[in-house]
Amino acid sequence: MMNKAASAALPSPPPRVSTPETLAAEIIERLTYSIGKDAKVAKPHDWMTATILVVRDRIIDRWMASTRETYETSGKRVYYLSLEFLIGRLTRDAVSNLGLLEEVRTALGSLGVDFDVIAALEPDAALGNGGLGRLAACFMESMATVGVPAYGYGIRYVHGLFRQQVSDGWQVELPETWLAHGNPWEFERRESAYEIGFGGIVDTVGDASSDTQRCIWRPQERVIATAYDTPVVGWRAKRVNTLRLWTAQPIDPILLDAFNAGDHIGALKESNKAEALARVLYPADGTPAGQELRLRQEYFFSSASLQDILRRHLQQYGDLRTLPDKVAIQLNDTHPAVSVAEMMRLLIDVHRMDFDQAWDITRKVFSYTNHTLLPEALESWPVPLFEKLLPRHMQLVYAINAKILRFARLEKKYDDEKIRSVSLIDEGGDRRVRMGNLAFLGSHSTNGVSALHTDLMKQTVFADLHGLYPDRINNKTNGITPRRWLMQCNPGLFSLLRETIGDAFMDDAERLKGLDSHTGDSEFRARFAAVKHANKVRLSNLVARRMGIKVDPSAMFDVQIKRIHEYKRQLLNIIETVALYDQIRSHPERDWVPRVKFFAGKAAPSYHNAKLIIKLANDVARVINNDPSVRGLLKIVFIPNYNVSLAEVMVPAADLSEQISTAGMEASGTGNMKMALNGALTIGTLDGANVEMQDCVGAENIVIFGMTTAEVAERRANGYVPREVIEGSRELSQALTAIASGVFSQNDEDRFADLTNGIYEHDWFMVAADFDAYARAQRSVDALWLDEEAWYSRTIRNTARMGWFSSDRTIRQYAKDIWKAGP
Ligand code: B1H
Repeated sequence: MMNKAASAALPSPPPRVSTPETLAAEIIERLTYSIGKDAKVAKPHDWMTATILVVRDRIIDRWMASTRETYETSGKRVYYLSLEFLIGRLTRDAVSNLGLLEEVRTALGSLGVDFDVIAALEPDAALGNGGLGRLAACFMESMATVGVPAYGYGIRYVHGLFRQQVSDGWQVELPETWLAHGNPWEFERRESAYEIGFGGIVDTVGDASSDTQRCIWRPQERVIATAYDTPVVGWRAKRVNTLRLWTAQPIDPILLDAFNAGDHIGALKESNKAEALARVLYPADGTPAGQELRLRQEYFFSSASLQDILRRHLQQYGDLRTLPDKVAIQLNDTHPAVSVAEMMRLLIDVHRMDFDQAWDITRKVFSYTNHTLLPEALESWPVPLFEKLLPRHMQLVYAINAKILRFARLEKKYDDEKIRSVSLIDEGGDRRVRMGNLAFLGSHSTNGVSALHTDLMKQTVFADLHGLYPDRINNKTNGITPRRWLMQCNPGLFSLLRETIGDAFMDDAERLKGLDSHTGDSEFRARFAAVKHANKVRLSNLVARRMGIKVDPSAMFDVQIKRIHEYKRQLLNIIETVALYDQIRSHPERDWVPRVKFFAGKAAPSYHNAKLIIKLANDVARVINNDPSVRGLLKIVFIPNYNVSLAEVMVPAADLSEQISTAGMEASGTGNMKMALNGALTIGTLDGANVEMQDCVGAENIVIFGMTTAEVAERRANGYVPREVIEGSRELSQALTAIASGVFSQNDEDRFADLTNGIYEHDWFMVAADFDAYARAQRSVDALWLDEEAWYSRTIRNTARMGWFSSDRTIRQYAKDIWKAGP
């Protein structure tokens, strides 16, 4: 270590100049001296790496300044704990937020390299499943943008979300290897390493009669967590925050005794076991994996993150009692909820605090976001497994539970039934630790992700907990970053907007409202339409290139892109498509609107019905796309391997955005916001954030159909008989009969029986009950499409009114109401 005087005298590197000329010179320098390639033989990939290294230098200056500033101003730090960060590509985002897009493009151009070509070589960082992980990525960017000093903590999975191949219409999962060619965006931090324990026993030491008695956990297994840091650049690079991802290493890379005794496999056992922790992201969106390795992952990254947070706080402030003033920790769903028990363990066992003080600090520091109310998605762990893996945490869970249940019984006069529902232990059936209750009780704030979802939290799953702490549940409606989801993915619309309403919306998305006054301007409408058309040409080219399917960019592009889930009702869309196919053939004389129905999304590998829905979409596509009698009026395209980069092409090309989940089931949705922002009309139910989107755009600018949440509940309660509904709808029964009788699966009539029988027998997601309303809504969409003025004045108004759904607004609300941090 250097002494203070010497380090104060250390020179800083000269500031970087970022003209195209200096950038080009530096790219050549990096290509030569960092990558060791002669420009004459450099491959596109080498150019990409060299460019990233040059861009990175510009970021590092800002990064260090941001870190320094938080130290110097004693600013409160926000820690976002998430098992998922669905980032996508980083380079365009970083360059664009630095304001260097044109300079870098010109620099590379002068070297004969096309920026767009090399940017497309970067693999997606797909460390997430869907909306929850993408939200974490948008939040990271917005926290840097609005000036919140923040760290994201997660796992550096070697394999992110699987690659989806579609083979004969079926989903096939292939491993994803985003790190295969190295990752120039990350910095390994070997010095930030922590020991993480599993299993073993708990010893009590000291004298029970005095207050010196304490517990010591003696884990049976230990691994080391080491950090990799990635800078997260805010808009205009005002601030650069850190995404810190943990990887696992064995304490002994090889057991030499075993090796020398000839047991070469046994010698690597520990090493393999440690590395398994960070090997792969669990691909089950919406349903917890429930396996031991998943609980290990959750504890591993929680413990490493908390140890890191406490170390940083102690180093700066020397006293853990000030933790709540300087630290806010947000739990992204229950996946990091074991952190509550781990914080208690660290404060009590390691830092020698008493239980009540530790509990007070813990609750002040943590807050929790709930993302789903689906009963099957609520995480809980069998008590024996939890106890085996985390014996000390099990004790602490019981101690917390005792405290809470006493409070509920004595002060809130809760009866047995309510006591059972707020307990940390689910006593029905095999005993389980309820992670939702632990996260709720260990936090001072529990939030939902849309107004409707938050109301339902209070009324249903969290009702009795809400009764205990009526001020705790609050709403923070989700948002999306307008940098990635407008400026970068839709440069055509971006420049049209700048020309039309000026630059103010670039710093305040609500200023998009300035477009309102242009909806009646026919010249603007034509330019808006031309941008949409160009984006549709781009998507058509992608489909032609990847799939060999030709689609007409002047047809309506009707888009449903999201994870495949029964509650999201891709099936409703497909069945309506089949009905439309029948109609087009029966009434060739009518003025049918040409449509291309796009689907994309992955199914959890073990989710049978979701995989069957993918097969159905592909089987229906094959029949309809090859039937000359539809005269090209209807095409269906299922684009494989939906990911962030594909979304960046599909979102700007959507005319119609399908947001058709059964009311009450989609917590928020964020794809709904992305497509509306890019000038799509939404057809949707009153679910999740669709409700607030309707408030913002106005009822005449969104097509809402179907049952409300209350109607769904009532229908279910009063004995819903889908068969009656089906028999009452000619279109629906014909479409279902066609699917069930093998029209789309000639050699295998029963292929879709699980789907069709499900609708006839219980139809839990109310596909039949909403079918007629949906079909009617689709025909009203057709009518709008035929009137160009009606169409574009509506879609323009969607772009104009979506500013409120910027994740900058969401983050400001979190910062003000929950974290008490930031500017
Ligand atoms: C959402 C999840 C989720 N809700 C478990 N819940 C997972 C649950 O791997 N797991 O165990 C993974 C993901 N994801 C989504 O969150 C909601 O369905 C969306 O409606 C919402 O927009 C999104 C972000 O809040």
